[in-house]
Amino acid sequence: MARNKIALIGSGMIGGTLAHLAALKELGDVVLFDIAEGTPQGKALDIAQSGPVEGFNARMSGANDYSAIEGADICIVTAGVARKPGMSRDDLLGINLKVMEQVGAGIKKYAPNAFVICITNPLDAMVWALQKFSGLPKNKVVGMAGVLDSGRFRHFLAEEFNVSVEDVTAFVLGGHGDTMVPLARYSTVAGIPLPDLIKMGWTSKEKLEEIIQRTRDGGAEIVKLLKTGSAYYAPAASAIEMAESYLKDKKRVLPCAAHLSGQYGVKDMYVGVPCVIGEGGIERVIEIELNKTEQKAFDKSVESVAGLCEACIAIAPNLK
Ligand code: A3D
Repeated sequence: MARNKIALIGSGMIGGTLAHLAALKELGDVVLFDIAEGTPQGKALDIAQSGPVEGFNARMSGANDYSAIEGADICIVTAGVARKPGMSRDDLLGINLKVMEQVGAGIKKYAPNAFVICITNPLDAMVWALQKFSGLPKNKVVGMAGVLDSGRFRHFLAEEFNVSVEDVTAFVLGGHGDTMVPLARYSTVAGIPLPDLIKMGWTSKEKLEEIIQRTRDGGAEIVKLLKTGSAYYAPAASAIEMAESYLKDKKRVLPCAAHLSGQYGVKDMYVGVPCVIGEGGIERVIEIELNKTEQKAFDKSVESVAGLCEACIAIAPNLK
């Protein structure tokens, strides 16, 4: 049986980490692509040389020409620019929209059957534009944000409760980062919802609010510390979890920026919702009932994503 082909479009900090993780997990052969000459080739060679030490079998290659991604089963897109201190994700919109146009054309030509995971920011708008530029089916183009946001939330909760991260589940909806909507009543420690844990005296409402805010600002906290770029280990791990669910038809239930065509009352936009990922791509969008407060927060998040999509249309009217 032929190995899967994994194309990584963008070979910067996240791209390199994705390649390393995909190799360690033997998810398939990896092609790194970038416009920067030498970067994808250098990273591919470096990771390949760790193969004999780590004991993995994965062919690694680097390229500056889209033809190298031909026939890819999966494409993970990180091409573009990342935040520096003082920048918001939205400041990246103009530059990264142009990048999505090129990436979309490359995927359309060489990997039209791939499952595409977009990571480039501002995420919810970039994945929306990438789907349109590429023309791929909507269930085959998805954005990574919720797995990362819930990973951050789970990490902070596990620290607060002094329990294993493995036993903490978190449920987040909405756009990436600042407008993320964490649903406390669906977030648990071994099945016990957070509101019950407050009643049990494990934490307070105020402390939980603090943790939620820190999760929303999770990306900015790292940008401030790193000074030269944004987070890459956890974003890469999150996208690999999604990729693995597709490649192995695991049917994981993961929060993803998925195309909505009426679910949650949203039409033709990508917003973070729980999804089933399997061999058919996004096989199902799970629609849950929201209470008034949750609906209000969700609507606000959708509004901010809609604003970003409008800003994209102002730059590229063909997206309409
Ligand atoms: P970085 O290390 O700068 O890598 C980006 C790479 O893209 C560089 O190697 C560039 O040479 C390359 N590139 C630029 N233009 C093009 C192009 N037209 N075609 C192909 N490649 C190109 O950034 P990074 O890896 O740290 O981050 C990548 C993206 O992910 C940024 O937009 C970040 O804001 C975003 N990001 C998203 C999340 C989410 O949770 C959604 C988290 C962290 C970062």
